[in-house]
Amino acid sequence: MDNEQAKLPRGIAVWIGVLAMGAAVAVGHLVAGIVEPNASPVVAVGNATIEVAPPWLERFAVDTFGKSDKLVLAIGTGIVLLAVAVIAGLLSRREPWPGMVFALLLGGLAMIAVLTRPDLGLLAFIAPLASLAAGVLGFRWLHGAALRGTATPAADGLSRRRFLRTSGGVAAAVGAAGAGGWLLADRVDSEGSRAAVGSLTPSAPPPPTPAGVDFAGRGTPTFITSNKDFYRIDTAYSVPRLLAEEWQLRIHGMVDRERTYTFDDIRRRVLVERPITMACVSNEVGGPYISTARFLGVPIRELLNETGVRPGADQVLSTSSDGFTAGSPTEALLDPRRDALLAIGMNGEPLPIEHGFPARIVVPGLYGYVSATKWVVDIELTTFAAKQGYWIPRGWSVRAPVKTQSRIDAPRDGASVPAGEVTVAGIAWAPTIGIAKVEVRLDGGAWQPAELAAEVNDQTWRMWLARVPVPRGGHKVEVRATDRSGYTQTETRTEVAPDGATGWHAINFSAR
Ligand SMILES: Nc1nc2c(c(=O)[nH]1)N[C@H]1C(S)=C(S)[C@@H](COP(=O)(O)O)O[C@H]1N2
Ligand SMILES: [Mo]
Repeated sequence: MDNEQAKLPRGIAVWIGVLAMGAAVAVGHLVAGIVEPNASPVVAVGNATIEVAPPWLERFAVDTFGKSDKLVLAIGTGIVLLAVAVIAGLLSRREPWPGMVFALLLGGLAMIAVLTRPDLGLLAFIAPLASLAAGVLGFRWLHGAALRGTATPAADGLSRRRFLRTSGGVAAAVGAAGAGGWLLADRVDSEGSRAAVGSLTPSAPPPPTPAGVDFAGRGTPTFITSNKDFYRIDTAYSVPRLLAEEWQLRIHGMVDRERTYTFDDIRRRVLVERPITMACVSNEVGGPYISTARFLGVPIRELLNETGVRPGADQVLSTSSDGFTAGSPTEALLDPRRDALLAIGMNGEPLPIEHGFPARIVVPGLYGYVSATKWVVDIELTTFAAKQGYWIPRGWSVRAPVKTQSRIDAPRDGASVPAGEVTVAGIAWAPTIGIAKVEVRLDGGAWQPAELAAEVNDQTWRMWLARVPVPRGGHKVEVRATDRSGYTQTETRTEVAPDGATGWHAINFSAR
């Protein structure tokens, strides 16, 4: 039979596989740009990949690539898609159906990824559907054209050139569609919405900050971390771009009265401003994932007083627009001695996009993964027995109060300093408890108390400084903090999982 002999050259088979894949990705991206940018199949599949990735892989990615982990994921996704396209093409040298089946499966995957996102409406479904259609139909059409142009006895130089010209046109269209999608995605003008929020001010002057709260000139960080220097951790593949004017927060579950708040509802309320130290459970001893900002917002207990909390609702599960969840103890949010905030401002500005614009939760004394939901859209009163936050099934503790810790910031590990009196300085924190004492010791000698900077409140870090006489040579200096409950940091080093690292921070330096 004629068809039996018709077989695409390898290069052409690969080319149409790649083209069809490109068409599927680009068309989905373009349609998403029009109906709902967050529904882009590539973005949704990227997000879903993070969610289904085994915990060790996710940790490896964060540890190895740090802030570039999402870029690495994007490149990885690209490589996988390219490989699939090449295989699909090569398997379809005679018949188009293997490639079409691949397109169908990938399109289906994208649909599942989009449909399982909590923030996307049914309309969002159109984007992966368009991807699927472009992939399947695109592949069939290209395959037919390629067979006619390159693999039949009738194929001549002219039909070959015609096929290459046609497919070149398809490639250009794919590029244009993809670029159009990127441009349209920018249409969600989150920055514009943030600018339109204008200035946010507390309803009453915040408690004054005492003088001498840091030793910034002598090696500690500044007491308040600037928004640009504030650490950032999230699972978001692409940062959710929300609009304050469309944002809503629903509080429901084990409440007496369900309530939904708009951004205006929140900003018109009594707003308080509080300095709060946030810490990530993944912070290694001596690590950088801790920062302090002046957060502005509404104490969550005031919102919960309005909805009422039914007896037994021991967990508050908050959900972000991109499906991240955190479960906090209800009692921590109701605690009158700590200001768990629904925050809309940070250091005198509306929340930066990457820190949760237009609203997030901040709870002093709890690690971020059990409390600090950014882009928060839903708060459910529930029980720890009924539901689990995002990181819990991935091997992290249900309860995660921030552990008492300290860090040496000066001298830097490996530094060389003049011998004599050396200034050792750093930070210590025990949020909601307060720091009572910080001590340092040189080369395993006697512990020597450090001078503490002024205390702002017990929800924030405390800076310290010690002047240590140091002879010439190589040295090691260690630090340990004691909190107001009387607990002194244990020397025992533990991993960050499941509930935060322990152990004394030590650095090595030399005096000359
Ligand atoms: N939506 C969302 N919120 C989130 C996360 C996330 O992945 N997604 N990560 C949490 C974690 S683990 C931490 S430590 C803090 C970090 O907040 P930051 O990026 O503003 O410092 O946000 C929390 N809130
Ligand atoms: Mo975290």
